[in-house]
Amino acid sequence: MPFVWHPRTRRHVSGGEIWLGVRTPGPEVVERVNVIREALIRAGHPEVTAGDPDPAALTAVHSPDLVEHLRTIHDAWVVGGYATDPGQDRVVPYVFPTAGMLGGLGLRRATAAHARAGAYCYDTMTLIGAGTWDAAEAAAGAALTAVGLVGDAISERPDAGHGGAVDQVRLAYALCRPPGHHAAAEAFGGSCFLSNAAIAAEAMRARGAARVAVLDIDAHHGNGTQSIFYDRGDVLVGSVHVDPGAGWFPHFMGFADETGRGDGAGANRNIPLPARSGDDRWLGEVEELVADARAFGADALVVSLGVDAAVEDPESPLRVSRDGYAAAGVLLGSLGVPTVAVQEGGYHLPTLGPFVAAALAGLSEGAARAARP
Ligand code: SP5
Ligand code: ZN
Repeated sequence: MPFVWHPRTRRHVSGGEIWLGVRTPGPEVVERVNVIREALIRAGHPEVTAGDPDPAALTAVHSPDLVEHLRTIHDAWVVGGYATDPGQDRVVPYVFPTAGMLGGLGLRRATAAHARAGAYCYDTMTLIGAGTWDAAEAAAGAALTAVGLVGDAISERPDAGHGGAVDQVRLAYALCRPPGHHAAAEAFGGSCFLSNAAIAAEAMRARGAARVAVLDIDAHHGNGTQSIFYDRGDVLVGSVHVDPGAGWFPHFMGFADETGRGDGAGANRNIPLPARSGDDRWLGEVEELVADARAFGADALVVSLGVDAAVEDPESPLRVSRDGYAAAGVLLGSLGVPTVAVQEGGYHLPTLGPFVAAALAGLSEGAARAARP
């Protein structure tokens, strides 16, 4: 299975997180991409350099205003002089124009760059530095290049015969950094800027997949991806994650009663888990998600592959083992449809690479089993 990445992904240096008003180091570090890449090279995955994303593929799921904001706000911040007064070189929001503040009025464009920061960013932990846009764009490019690699398999009609099908790439992995699943159509946060998974899913639709499933096994609820597709019946979004109702990020979304709306009614599935859940419980729920995708008739799959459910991960209380991630891969691969896995979270540097490699090995094995007559 090829893995796609771009060295520009290293240009995002988060500068930490403002956590309860205190600047903390933040776990979403450049080294993450290095350890994953090393593990995948060691496991023999061929490396592919991502292409630049078509801007239209970004605005297919995100608002042009958000994309423009992400592209330009750091420059505006520097021009505004905030790096010297008060001495903050990262874009940090301070006023949040919430629905409650606006009371039904439309969102105006704030004149001050320091005010615009809060119009799109919903937390204080997702800072923008000089290289953040380059990296976020490169991450989306990696997801799109991965879709391109499985593209022929997507557009292949099931009734068109399978001559040569065995030689097609049906699985690809995108080493996306920064991650994406907390980014919504017009809002970002949770260390995410653009939803790489949503961008990939929409690109699969554009390439001819009729029904796409996005299954998210990151430890946190993929609120951004959920909200992007919440009203749509052509993309199923399923997520298993630590229960936001038990006090975990993203706190306000990810509950089981969020099942989709309008055309999307029934096409959203959330499975919140108690803290300390381990392999047995977690894998049982991954199996549920896979069953949902099968019942949905998904003909292509995006896996939001966060490995922060790992037992040693500092950011989540779930307790999934490396074998658990491999088994999840087998379950997901057993759907037997063209699949792009995109990297989401995962912060325990000593085990991050092996966990991703295990998940990908499982995906290949599951897909191979599904392909056997
Ligand atoms: C992509 C992804 O996994 N994003 C995770 C964002 C969740 N961050 C929540 C952070 C909550 C505060 N963490 C403080 C940790 C102190 N040890
Ligand atoms: Zn996460």
